[in-house]
Amino acid sequence: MTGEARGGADRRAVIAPRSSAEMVERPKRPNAPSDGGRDGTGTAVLTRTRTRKPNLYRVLLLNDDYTPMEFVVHVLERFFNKDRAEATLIMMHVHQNGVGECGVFTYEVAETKVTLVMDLARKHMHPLQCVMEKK
Ligand code: TYC
Repeated sequence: MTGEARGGADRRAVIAPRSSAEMVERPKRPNAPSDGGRDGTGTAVLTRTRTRKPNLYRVLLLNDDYTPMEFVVHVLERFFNKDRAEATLIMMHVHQNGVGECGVFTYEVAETKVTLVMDLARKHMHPLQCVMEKK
């Protein structure tokens, strides 16, 4: 039996990288604790160096047959910082398609906007519905 047959060459083949990608070391996180998150005093050290993407939510207006168009335009100007032209386009989109997006926000901002819109609609006794949905 030859040396190669016993596994000499095979052992080397196992150790050798299969592709150039395997030769590239995974980049180390800058500031990653080299001691696994401990500072040697028994205290855990929290180091997050990459920021997390926040969950985002669409705020939507739903069409109905009774809320005045002018009121919807006003809502879009007041709570979603749209100018009159864009507010009118969004309102007409909702009127024609049944639903439309007012903006995309983090959870608490979206929730606040929905509440403000619903409270104003109720105060004026309009059936306008405003909802949020996770992106
Ligand atoms: N459909 C309403 C009307 O004809 C207008 C309207 C538009 C209502 C958008 C709600 O989200 C809405 N008066």
